[in-house]
Amino acid sequence: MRGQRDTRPALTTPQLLVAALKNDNMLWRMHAQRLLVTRGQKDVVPALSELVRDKGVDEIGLNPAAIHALWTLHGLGALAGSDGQAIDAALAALKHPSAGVRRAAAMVLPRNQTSLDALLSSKLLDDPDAQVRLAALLAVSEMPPSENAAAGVFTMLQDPRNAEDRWIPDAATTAAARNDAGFISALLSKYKPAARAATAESPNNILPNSSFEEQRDGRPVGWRTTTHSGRGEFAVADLGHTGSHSAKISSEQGGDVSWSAQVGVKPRTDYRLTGWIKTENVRKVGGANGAMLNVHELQDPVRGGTKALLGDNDWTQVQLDFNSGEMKQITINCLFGGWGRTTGTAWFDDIELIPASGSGRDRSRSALGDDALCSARPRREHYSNVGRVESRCSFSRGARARRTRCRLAARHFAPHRRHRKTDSRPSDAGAAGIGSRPLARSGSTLGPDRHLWREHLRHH
Ligand SMILES: [Ca+2]
Repeated sequence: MRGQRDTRPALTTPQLLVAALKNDNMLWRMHAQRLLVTRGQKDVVPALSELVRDKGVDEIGLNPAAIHALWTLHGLGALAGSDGQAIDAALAALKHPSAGVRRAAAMVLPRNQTSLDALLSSKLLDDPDAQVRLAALLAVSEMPPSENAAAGVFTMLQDPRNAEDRWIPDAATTAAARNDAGFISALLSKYKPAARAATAESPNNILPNSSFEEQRDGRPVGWRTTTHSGRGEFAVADLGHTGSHSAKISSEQGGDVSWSAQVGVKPRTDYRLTGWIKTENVRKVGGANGAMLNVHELQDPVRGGTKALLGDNDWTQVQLDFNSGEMKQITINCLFGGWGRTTGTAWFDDIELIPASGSGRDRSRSALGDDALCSARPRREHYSNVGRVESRCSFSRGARARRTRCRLAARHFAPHRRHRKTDSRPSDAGAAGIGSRPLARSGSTLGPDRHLWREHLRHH
């Protein structure tokens, strides 16, 4: 007992009470703090502020005197009033080297805009010490709402060390509720919808494995490779427009190649083919089109294919509307090259084929206008799988030039003509036409292309 009495500090004057806040025994520090607060005199504020400003820390990183001084200033009401030096000291303490002092400062500062600004600029929401971050969040939850605070709270929650903490998310919820409008605004500005899952594809899509996520032996299920000419390398890439995979085609020397899927369709039905293509350095070799989607059996880069991409493109959506005509089964190509060879790399993803709304009946006009039909060009190179246009267009005299003209004519006019038993001549072309439609025109209204039609008839 004698020894304890000997270490008891003298607490007889205000100066001695303040000095006792530095005692190495917490009992005396608490005792002095209580006496100073109950004394209620602000004459000690300069001395207390001096203790708070002391940036020194002990061997374990603490400065207990500064913490007690802060709480004493708080107890005396020195921080709530207009005492500039006390408030300045407390604001400066937000940057104190000791985490305990920073935390105490966050707890005792008045809940006003000045304190909030200082707390945010001192980056207390990003403090290395979790207790400081927690105290800062609780302080923010009691301070005026602000966009900056909301953004800070939102940013804080992106950090796993906060998100996985037991208490911080609760404190953040409180702070976010205080700053609700700003928090929601921050959330929405940084929110990116997750990529559409492969399973979220259109329920009407009739193509298999259209996001190329399903694989067997390194190949996309439901798709096969086709080499029309040249050479191409096929792969399932570890990048996708959605999901994490896509169908990839690349060629160094040049190739006219495709990933293909065969699917049953309803005849005389409008369909929409859509997909996403990404390209890298795709270059034509000769008369190619580029990276595109097409309906193999239509054998037409315009009537039966989407736009073709060349060069470098980030994911780009392509689309084709067509009518199935008499077809019951079609082949969709993720086509690289297309009526010629290309070099470079293309990725294909989310290839969807859906019946167009209101289809299922024979339509006198497909979604394609006559402009598209009349701009159809004869291809310079065709696939081994020759379409019906060619198989129907036979000649008794096989002059090459005539055949070329005939193909051109048949390709132009087939869609305008329907098979008629009474007239065998148009039937050749009409039956050949995929997407054939009712006879709607007479020769005289065929416009600038009618000489081609006459040319065609002359062969038969
Ligand atoms: Ca995918």
